[in-house]
This record gives sequence, C-alpha cells and structure tokens, in this order.
Amino acid sequence: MTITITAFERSPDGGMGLARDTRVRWALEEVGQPYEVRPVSFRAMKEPAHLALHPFGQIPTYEEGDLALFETGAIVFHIAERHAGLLPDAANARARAMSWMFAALNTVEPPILELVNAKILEGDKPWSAERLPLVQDRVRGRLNQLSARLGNAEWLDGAFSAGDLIMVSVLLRLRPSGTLNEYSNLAAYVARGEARPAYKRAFDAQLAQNTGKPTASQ
Ligand code: GTB
Repeated sequence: MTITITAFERSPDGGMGLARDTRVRWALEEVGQPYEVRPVSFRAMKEPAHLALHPFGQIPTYEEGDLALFETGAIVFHIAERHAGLLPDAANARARAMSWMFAALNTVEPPILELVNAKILEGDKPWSAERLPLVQDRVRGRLNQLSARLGNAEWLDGAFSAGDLIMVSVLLRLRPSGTLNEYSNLAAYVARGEARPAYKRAFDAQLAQNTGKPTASQ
C-alpha cells in the first residue's frame, strides 16, 4: 500500500530539515519504506479536505490505505511498530525506547518550542528582553539533565531507536540558537543522527522538494 505524507509546499526554512515532516521521512527511510509526498500550501492546510486529515490544520499527516494519522509521535510510533529497525524486540527495551519518544516530545520539546516562539513571535515585544533569559534557562535545565544522562553513550538506550530519532529531531530545532553547542555530547549525538544515511536521504528529499533541485543522493 502506498504511504503518502503531507509536507509544506514551501517550508519557511527552505527545506533545511526543521519542519516536522523530516522526522517522518527519516523514520520511513530507516525502515526502508517508500513514500510519496503531497505538498500543501498554508491556505490548503486550513481547508476542509486537509482538516479532515489533521484537525489542527498542520503538517505532516500520514495516509496508508484507509488509515490516516496526524501527530509525528503517533506516526513515527506507527512506522516503528509495523517495520523492523526502530524499536528493539525485547519488551522492556522496547518500552524504554517509547519512554524516550515521549520524553523527547513531552519534556524536551516544549521548552525548545517556547524558546523558538519567544525569539520569532515575541522578539519585538517590549518585555521580550526580560523574558528571554528565563526561557533560555528552562531549555538549559532540560539539556543539562539530558546531557548528564547521555554521558558518553552513542544513543540514549543501547541501539539507535525511534526514541533517538525523535530526540535528535527535537534537538535540531535548537541549532540556529547556538545553545546545542554548549553541550558537546549532545552536539555530537545530534551529529551522529544527521550522519545516518536514512537521515541524509530524508533531508535531501525535503530540500529537493523545496528547491526543485535534485541533490547528491538522488
Ligand atoms: N505536534 C504536532 C506534530 O508533532 O505533528 C505539531 C505539528 C506542527 O507544528 N506542524 C507545523 C505546521 O503545520 C509544521 S512543523 N505549522 C503550520 C500551522 O500550524 O499553521 C513546525 C515548523 C515549521 C517551520 C519550521 N521552519 O521553517 O523552521 C520549523 C518547524
């Protein structure tokens, strides 16, 4: 059955991997599943046809036969459950990988998004300069904890898993701020994720879709 995902017709970052379809593309590449992309404009995202797929009018969505999913956590989990390569076989290790997926989405991503919003959406407000350091401290608080847990390990819990895929995707959002580089082990962890051939294919495909140019791996 063909898998179709939606992505920005024109991503605000020009297709440099920051939009959330990247993590879905990456998961599909890791498990070797081909997929098609239906680009959606900002206007189309809020129209009934797309809202039927995504109640909040966002990308990405995932369609496979009569199944339609939204929310990247649910989509990546679905891919990881159906295909080998993103979740360990042993029940306890599998449950721990899922803990990391939820931790990335519920514990690490919220302060990072708050920082992104504080800079992009609220940067011109008169109170922004006073608030920004507080938001930055909340991000550093989480990164301190994550960095301490990761230590010198390659991945969060044994072999690379969907937990790492989501965590690396979440941390990548911090790169433009420079904060990630304050944590050498986290910066190296993210670089290891980006170096995976499946990530590179996902990145290249998103970039090509946004620029109209084929890239090295295509
Ligand atoms: N919780 C949802 C999920 O994980 O699937 C969040 C989905 C979401 O935020 N989608 C965004 C969206 O559709 C795109 S990814 N926004 C349009 C809207 O809400 O109207 C967020 C994003 C957008 C752009 C960049 N960028 O260009 O740097 C990075 C990330």
